[in-house]
Formats: sequence, structure tokens, C-alpha cells
Amino acid sequence: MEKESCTFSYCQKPAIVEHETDVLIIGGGMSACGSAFEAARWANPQKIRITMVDKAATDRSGAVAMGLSAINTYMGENDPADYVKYVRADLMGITREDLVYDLGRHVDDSVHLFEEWGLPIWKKAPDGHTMDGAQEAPKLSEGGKPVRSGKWQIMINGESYKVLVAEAAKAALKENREATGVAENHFERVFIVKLILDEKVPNRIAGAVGFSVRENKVYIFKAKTILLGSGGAVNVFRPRSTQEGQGRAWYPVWNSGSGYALGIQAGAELTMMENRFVPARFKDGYGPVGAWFLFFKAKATNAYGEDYCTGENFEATKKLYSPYAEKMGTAIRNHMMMMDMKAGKGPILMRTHDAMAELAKTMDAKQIKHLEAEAWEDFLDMCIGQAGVWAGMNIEPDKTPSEIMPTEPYLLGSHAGCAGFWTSGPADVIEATGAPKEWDWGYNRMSTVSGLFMMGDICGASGHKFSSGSHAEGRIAAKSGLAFILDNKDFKPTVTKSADDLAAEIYMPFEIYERYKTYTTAPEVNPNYIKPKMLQARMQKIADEYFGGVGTWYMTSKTLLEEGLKQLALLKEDAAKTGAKDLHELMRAWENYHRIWSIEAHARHIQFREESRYPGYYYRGDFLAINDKDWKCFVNSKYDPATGDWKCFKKEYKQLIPD
Ligand code: SFD
Ligand code: AMP
Repeated sequence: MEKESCTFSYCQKPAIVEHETDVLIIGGGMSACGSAFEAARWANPQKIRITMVDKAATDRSGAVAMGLSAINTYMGENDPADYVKYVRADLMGITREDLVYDLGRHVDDSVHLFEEWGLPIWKKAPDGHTMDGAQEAPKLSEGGKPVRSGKWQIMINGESYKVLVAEAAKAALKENREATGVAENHFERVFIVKLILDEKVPNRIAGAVGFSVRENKVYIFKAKTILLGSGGAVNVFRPRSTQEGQGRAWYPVWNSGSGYALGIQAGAELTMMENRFVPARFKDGYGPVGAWFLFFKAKATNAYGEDYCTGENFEATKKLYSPYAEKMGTAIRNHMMMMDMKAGKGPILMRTHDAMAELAKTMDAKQIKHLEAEAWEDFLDMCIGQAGVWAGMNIEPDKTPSEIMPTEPYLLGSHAGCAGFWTSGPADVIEATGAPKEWDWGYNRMSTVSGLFMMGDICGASGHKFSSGSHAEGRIAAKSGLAFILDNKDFKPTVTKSADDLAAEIYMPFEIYERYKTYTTAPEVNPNYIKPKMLQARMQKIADEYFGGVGTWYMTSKTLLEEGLKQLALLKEDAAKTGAKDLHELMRAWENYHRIWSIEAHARHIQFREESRYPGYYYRGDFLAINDKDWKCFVNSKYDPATGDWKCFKKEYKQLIPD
């Protein structure tokens, strides 16, 4: 077929906005907001310019858009070394312990800031009873005792969590405008399409290009350093929800793998992209289960009331996955749930009614009413759809149990997963723990591309950061990004590719659509282009059937992966023929490209790792067990932007904190 090009003969040419800055933050979520706050503290006295660009409105963008009911990482009385042990156990033995330790020692400071900015955090009263965030109590930083749901998690009234965090980031950006005299440094509803490498210095970041999703404008940003925090990848696999329900997923549907795609195409090294997260969630509404397990102490059972994590299930699991099975981490719990589901012992039930009856035993009528309100608030704070499902299905949590299910897979590195980029670690921790020297190449959280820093979901091999840890990691990355700028004061980014050429590439799906739309009477169906919705459906079908989605009970193998990658190559050819009728579809088109890059990296890594390291997340049918002898290592990969080659390879794992 003829190769398409965009000469703006059919679609309207966009206005071009060129913006030069020093620090470019891509994303406006937890990590990006943390990075803006921290960057401003170091940049303002030096008059260093900071710019933030977010595809959405920062007040409610990213995973915390709806709010949250718990902060899942708060050390408090705990030792960061114990946090490392917990993360290592949950992620089946392989993590970058230097990065995890670093996060553990910094995360509480972010939580204290959230409280200072107005986030209501539940506290323990002196007599031990639970007070929600509305009741007067000393702040955490003043010795207030949080209500812990688990060892690491604390309860909050978090509906407006993201708004508060965004407000602090926006205030920091405003201060930076005042310090530098720059008129504008916060671009919302601008979708970044790709990063630009410097044309003089090899392997050096120089900027990024994107477009407004509201106006006909293309943006070209030049920068000396980029802090990338544009989230994980959702809707890469066919979701369990169908048709009009497809807007519903557990993780945010608008996080479309941009973080991965942008870094991969720039040539940054990936790590543990074979990992994924399959959360157990309340069925259909995708309501999180953590608060129910940990705070309300609910038990999940099969339909016969049996604990699926014991007995024969546990014995069979140990045979394949010992010594990790005994740690009872997130993947292992999923695995045993699936054993019962496959044996027809479902539905799996969260016994909310039993838990509430047990808690109510020591409560008076008023306290019981408060407990019921807390049960609803858990979802109203972070997953309103689940409260809708309860209301619609006549479910009263104090009377009826609720069904839970393993969801479709997500790619992320901040929750109970660790897919992301390989970054430089904290020099002092590396030195003190005897970690390999090559884990430190000078700037904490810098990727293998000079000047490109990774944070939050896309910083790899270091999961369980959650919202608070992602914010803290943004701050860590910002501080070292600033050091990088100060150490390279004379660098000026060189980008000679013309603005028109960059705009033509971004607007290609418009040109294709406008050129061919009258070829058929129904513009949705056309031999000359494919619409984003159809392309996405095809991608999800390939991922589901060949790369281990819900359709195959998360099962894949060498032969399936080979076939899937073949089909993905054909899909990529067709993706170049995407037609977009408006700005919304243009965004959908570019989101798809980013998802395709993400899923390709995921499949290539699964293909390379010949074992089933994460049962309950995915299985290699041809290597069903864990094989520590050959695979207790990181799997890394690198795409070469100059040649288009993609290589996977092993990297030594080293345990830094003793058991
Ligand atoms: O209950 C572009 N998370 C939880 N964390 C907790 O601490 N407690 C919880 O209770 C948590 N749970 C939970 C969580 C998330 C969700 C969705 C639910 C429940 C329902 C996890 C955290 O939210 C998560 O770890 C962090 O938010 C990750 O931070 P970060 O910065 O890596 O990602 P982000 O916040 O989603 O922000 C991404 C940003 O990028 C923007 N973006 N901008 C420009 N161009 C592009 N091409 C872009 N692509 C994306 C986005 O707009 C966004 O601003 S529970 O399940 O355990
Ligand atoms: P979730 O709501 O499933 O995202 O979980 C929130 C937090 O609770 C995360 O830190 C989980 O690792 C943890 N968690 C969830 N379920 C369990 C469980 N059954 N046992 C221990 N920790 C859990």
C-alpha cells in the first residue's frame, strides 16, 4: 500500500508553539506534582526554568483522579529496611533494593506535606478508638498516631487528595514563573507524542513534541532535562468489561503507556517489563480490596466458605513456587484464587457481612452506624463506580458478601508491580550496601539516556511506592535532575528538525481521514484507514489471546508469544493508517501507538524469561515453575532508535538487605 504522508493538503495546519525551558516535567500525576514541588525549591534561587505538561487537567489527572481512601506507603514506626523485605517478598524475590530503600527513607516527608496541605488523615484516639480525618488530632509530624489498615498503609479521607497535591505543584510552578519571569509554564490538555534526542550530543535528551487536545496547536518543547512521570499502561489487554462498560477499569483508562513508549523510543533501557499487575478487585466496579482485607479484616473465600489459600491449593502451590509461595504475596494469593475458580468453586466472595458483624461486637449503635459509613466511604473516596454497583445490585455490605475477581492485566511499576525503566540509584545506599557499582551512573533516577529521569509507575524494579512513594520519587528525581543541569550549565539543546515536519507527523491521522472520508458512505468503515477504536480492539484481542490475558487464564508460551508478536507487527503496519476525525480521536490514535509500544516490550520480556516468576499474574505454560537457578536476575531490554533493533538480556540481581 502507498505510504501516507501529511502535507496539510486535506487537513488544517495547526499553529505551532515553541517553548524553551530547562526542566520539562511530562505528566501531572503524583510523581510529576512531587517533582514540580521539589524542583522549584532548588531551581528558583538559580532562575532555572521549570515547565509542566499534562495531557489532562492536573487537578484531577492520573490515577488519583477520583481520590483514594488509603495511603499505602507510610513508614512511621517502621524501618525502611523492613520495607525492602516486604517489597522483595511481594515481588517474588527480585527488586532493586537500593531504589526501594531510598524511597522508604524519604516517603514520610511527602505524607507529612499532604497533611500540612489539608489532607485529612485518620488518627488513633488516646483510648485506641478510630477517629476519621474530620476529628481534631495532632498531625503525624507532631506525633499523631495514624490509623493503620496494614503495617504500611494508613487511612485517609481522600476524595480531594489529588486536588491538594496539584494545588501545591501549581503554587510551585507559579513561584518559578515569578523567579524566572517566564509567562507560562503549566500546559494542561497537551498530549506528548514523542521525545526528541539532541542532534549534536549522542544519547542526550533535548525536548518533546505534543499537541493540544482542545485547540489546533502543536507544541515543541526544548529542555535540558526531562522528568518523565506519565503513568502506566491501561487497556492494553482486552478488559473484562464490555461495550458501554469499557470506560470502567481498575487503573485510570487515560494512562495509556505514554511513559513507557516515550522512553523506549528514545532508547532508554527497560527492566522487568515482563512483570504486570493483575489486581483482585470487587467484580464489575473494580473496587479495591485492601481496606477490606486489612482494615475491616474481611475474609475472602470460595462459594463454599472455604479459604482458598490453604490445604491442597497451598501444598500444590509450594511445589511449583516455593520459597515464594510461603510469603503469600499478591501474585500467590491470586494464583490460589484462580485455582478454585478454575475448579468451578466460584464465585469468590469477600465476606464483608461477617467482618462487619465481628467488628460490631464491641461497638454501640452510633459506632456501628459510623462503621457502615466507613464501608461505603472506602469506595466513595476512590472508586465511586463500586458504590454504584452495590446500590444497583441491592448489596448492603453488612448483610451481603460481594464477589471478587482477578482483573485484566495492567503494566505499572508503582503498585504491586514493577515494570519500568532501569535507572541510576542513590550513590550512598549503593556504596553502603555493596550494591554493584554500575547501578550508579551519577544521577539518582536518571535513565540510560542522558538527562532523562524516570519516576512513579515507569521507574522499574521498585514497586509498592503507591501514591505517596510516587510523589516522593518525583521529588528525588527532581533534585538530581537539577544537579544534572547545574553540572552541565553550557548545554543548549539542538533540534534542527523543522517544526512543520514534526507537526506533519503528529497530524497524519487527520490528513488520512480527511483525504479518504468520502470514499465510503459510512466514514467508520473505510478501506483506506482504520479508526482508533477498531485498532484498539484488535490490539487488545492479540494481547488477550497470545500474551496471557483473561481469555486464556493468563496463560502464554513461546509459540503463542511468537504468533502474537507476528500479528502485532501487522497491526503496527495498519496503525500507520489510522484516521482521526477530530482532536479527541487524534489523542486516541496516539494513545494506541503508545499502548502498542508498551505491549510489545511486555511480550518480548515474557518471551525472554523462561519461567513463571509471577503465577497469578501470568504463566508460561512451557515453563510453569519458578527457576531461581537460571532466572533470579533482572531482565532488561533496549530498543535502538538508530537501527530499530530490540535486545533483551539478563542483569545480575543482588540482595542488599539480609533476610
Ligand atoms: O486502593 C500525560 N493507587 C493507590 N495508592 C495509594 O497510596 N493508596 C491506594 O489506596 C491506592 N489504590 C489505588 C491507586 C490507584 C487507583 C487508580 C486506584 C486505587 C483506583 C496507586 C497510585 O495512585 C499510583 O501509584 C500513583 O498515582 C502513580 O503515580 P504516577 O505519577 O506514576 O502516575 P499518575 O498519578 O497516574 O500520573 C500520570 C500523569 O501523566 C499524565 N499523562 N501527560 C502528557 N502527555 C502524555 N502523553 C501523558 N500520558 C499520561 C496524566 O494525565 C497524569 O497526570 S488501591 O488500589 O491500593
Ligand atoms: P489493594 O486495595 O488491593 O490495592 O491493596 C491496598 C494495599 O493492601 C496494598 O499495599 C496491598 O499490597 C495490601 N493488601 C491487599 N490485600 C491484602 C491481603 N489480603 N493481605 C495483605 N496485604 C494486602
